[in-house]
Amino acid sequence: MTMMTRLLGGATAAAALLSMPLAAFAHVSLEVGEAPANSTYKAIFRVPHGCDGQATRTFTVVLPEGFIDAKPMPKAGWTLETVKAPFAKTYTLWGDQVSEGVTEVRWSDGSLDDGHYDEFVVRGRVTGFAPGTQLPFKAVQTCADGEVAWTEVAAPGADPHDLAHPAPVLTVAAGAKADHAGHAGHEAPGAVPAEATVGDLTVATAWMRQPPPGANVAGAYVTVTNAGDSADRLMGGTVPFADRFEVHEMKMADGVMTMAEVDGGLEIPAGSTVALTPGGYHIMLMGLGDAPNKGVAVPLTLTFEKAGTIEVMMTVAPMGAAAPTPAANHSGANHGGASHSTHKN
Ligand SMILES: [Cu+2]
Repeated sequence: MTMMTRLLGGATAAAALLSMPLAAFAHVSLEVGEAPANSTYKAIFRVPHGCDGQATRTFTVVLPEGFIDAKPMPKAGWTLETVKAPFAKTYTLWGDQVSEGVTEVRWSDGSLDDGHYDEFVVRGRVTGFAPGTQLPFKAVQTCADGEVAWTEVAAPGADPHDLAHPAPVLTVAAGAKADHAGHAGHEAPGAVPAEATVGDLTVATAWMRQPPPGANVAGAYVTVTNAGDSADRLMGGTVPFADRFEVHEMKMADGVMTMAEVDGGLEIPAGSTVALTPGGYHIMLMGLGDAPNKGVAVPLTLTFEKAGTIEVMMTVAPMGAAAPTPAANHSGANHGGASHSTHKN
């Protein structure tokens, strides 16, 4: 917390130390200035120059409340430090309660020449903010004889373009979760249902197994029921902890079990239920980051050709489990399994 005090105090010092016209600065900014609530967000800070002809030696960012599980990217030639502190609120992250974490990141002992451009990256999670919420990431460049503090935040209704040194701002976009309207400030993963219906489709029994340590891929399973009178297709989806999502099919070829991506999405025929299971159709998650452990539930977002996006909580069973672990808190979580008809080509 001491560093944070220093950083905010530096904002006033900067004006005194630097005498060049403020308008001449190109702002420090975020490469991607918008992210949905309850999503993983990679904050890429673009630093277009040093301070008034001097090289930047230190770059410091204070993370906004509600941006959690932050992991800064180390940079060659720079020393990376983080400050951990209690959050103002408690958040739910993959089934755990989180009330403290990284609140400030500092890259120091480097040298970014005034004539050069560089980027600094922090990955983290945007929690359940209402769409339109503005999250300032206050940033300070420190040089040999002074600093430039990008820490100004526009008053409600004021134009941030009028600020000489605006803090880079992330705007929270509308997520895929229409059922969360009015829950601003709540941590939504706890509110995502285990079973969800959108249009004619009902998605239930989403589960996966805890991947072995170091695994880069994992299967995931779900049951989809189509109550309508026309087919739909599962085209893709996302989970917060994997880079890629594919729908796969297991096949016996010359006595060898192989798997391949289903071309054009997996059909969910009218009036039927398709169960993705180990050994059958499955979701293949690739490029695993922090994969979840058994016993927790994580959000799974599926994209269908007609029904659009459906999000449910996916339970995580122990390594090697053949079936999902019943979830005590979600009466619907274990519904729709083996008793339903299963469609396979
Ligand atoms: Cu596969």
